[in-house]
Amino acid sequence: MKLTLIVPASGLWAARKAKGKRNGKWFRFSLLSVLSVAAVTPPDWEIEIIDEQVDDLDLDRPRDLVGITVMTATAPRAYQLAAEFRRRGIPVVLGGMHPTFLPEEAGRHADAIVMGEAEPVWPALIADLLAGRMQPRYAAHAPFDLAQLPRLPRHLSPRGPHYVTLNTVQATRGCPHRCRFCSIAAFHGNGQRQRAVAHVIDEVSRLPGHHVMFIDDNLAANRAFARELFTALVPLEKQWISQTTLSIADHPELVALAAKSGCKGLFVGLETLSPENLSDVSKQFNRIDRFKRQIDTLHRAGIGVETGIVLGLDHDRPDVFERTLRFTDDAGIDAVQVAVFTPLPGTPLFAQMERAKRIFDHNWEHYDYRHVVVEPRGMTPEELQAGADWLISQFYSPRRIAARSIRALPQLGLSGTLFFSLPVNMAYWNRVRTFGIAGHDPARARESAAQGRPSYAPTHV
Ligand code: B12
Ligand code: SF4
Repeated sequence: MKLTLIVPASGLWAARKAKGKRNGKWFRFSLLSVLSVAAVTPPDWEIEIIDEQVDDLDLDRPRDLVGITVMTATAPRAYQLAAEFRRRGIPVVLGGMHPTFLPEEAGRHADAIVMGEAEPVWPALIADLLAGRMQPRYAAHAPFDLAQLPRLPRHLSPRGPHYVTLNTVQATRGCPHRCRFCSIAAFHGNGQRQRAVAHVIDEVSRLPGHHVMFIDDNLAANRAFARELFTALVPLEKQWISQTTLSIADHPELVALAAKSGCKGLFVGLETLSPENLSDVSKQFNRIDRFKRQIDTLHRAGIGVETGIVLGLDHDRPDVFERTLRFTDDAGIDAVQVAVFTPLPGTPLFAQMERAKRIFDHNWEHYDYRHVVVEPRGMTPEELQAGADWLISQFYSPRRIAARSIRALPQLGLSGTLFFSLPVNMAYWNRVRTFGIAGHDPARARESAAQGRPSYAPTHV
């Protein structure tokens, strides 16, 4: 029996491949969603993994089942692929965040959907398929016991050069917080589950090379677990990057231990510089007055900092772009992921925006943090788009990248600069250049318009 598992690509992730080039490898790093499904597939099945960003897909190859992992942004592409396979008589199963949150919509495009984690239900689905009685919907009744996670069949993803690293590991699932825009909180429900540290270490120690990426959403949420994990990582002498919240910096001994265990960079969600916005999204544990100090603490330990910033929340006005740029400069942030406010189905914020009838674009492909899909409160949609583009192009201007790299070298050392800060910056710069991202500062444009000057004059800060 033959199973094909697909990671579909859309938007910027697909655009370069269409031109015969590939998106920067720094934007590609995990096949764990589909590898986890492969891990619980009966061993006599032949499995092929297709990452649409990298691989060509032969629709006509004989296969008995197709499984597609679906995020909201890739849902339209996933549905297109599903239609092609079903037209060829091949059953299709959709799983992941989007089918979990919108099962009725996803169910219309598939023979079956899996809601939630694959591990508890996939073996039963396969048994039902073989017996000719596959059900339209499978959903686990309880979170999977992570102690039972099988070893991942990593040999199915031998595509090293196209990924920042294939050494991706998940030590925890979920997050104890409840930020109102977050899919993780909505998907995993209450709290965070941690794997046994010994299992994680066993997995990490089998990985080739020095680099590891923990794709966890909040690796240091449970400080006792983080302490145990970091301590056990020290003898492996790996270099690793991950995501957590800035609260880690309030525990200098944990930061020191992270650095000692090889941590070279952390992605943290600052989200906004407005306390009102933070309160709107229930992320008040982020303390804006402490941001700079917390970032300094990480830098002093030699840990690089990439931050997530959301633009277009209700208390943002046209001056938010320039203020944010100044803050990122002053705080010495190594990289920024700029996100246009996007309410994702399944989250409390999506329900709120739907109720308020503020969502004007339901094309899920646009739910990639690059498109304005909601009527903003403090500016026009065009200003939000232009300002977000402008911030990205300014932050990743060659001048700023050069200045940041010079600063990063003594701060993060050669390994931190080469493994984290420089490649991320170059990847974003490449994206800005390839897609001609430019925009303009809406506050300046308004000023110019008020003075009767052309409003789209390019502005540099
Ligand atoms: C690695 C990653 C990527 C990779 C590839 C994703 C992949 N699926 O392999 C890349 C870098 C390409 C990527 C891109 C994007 N990503 Co991304 N990504 C992640 C990340 C950090 C880890 C994914 C992972 O490996 N998880 C570990 C596995 C084990 O968990 P899982 O994916 O949930 O899979 C389990 C179940 O969902 C289910 N399942 C999943 N797929 C399938 C398929 C089948 C057939 C079955 C049966 C079951 C099943 O079973 C699995 C095992 O239990 C997640 C965050 C997260 N924690 O998941 C975000 C996340 C999935 N990404 C997200 C987003 C928004 C994006 C982008 C739109 C924007 C961005 N981040 O810049 C782009 C879109 C790309 C595009 N347009 O093509 C959101 C999705 C939100 C949503 N509701 O859709 C997430 C949740 C991040 C977040 N915190 O909001 N991403
Ligand atoms: S802290 Fe991060 S992962 Fe946790 S709920 Fe908030 S945004 Fe989601």
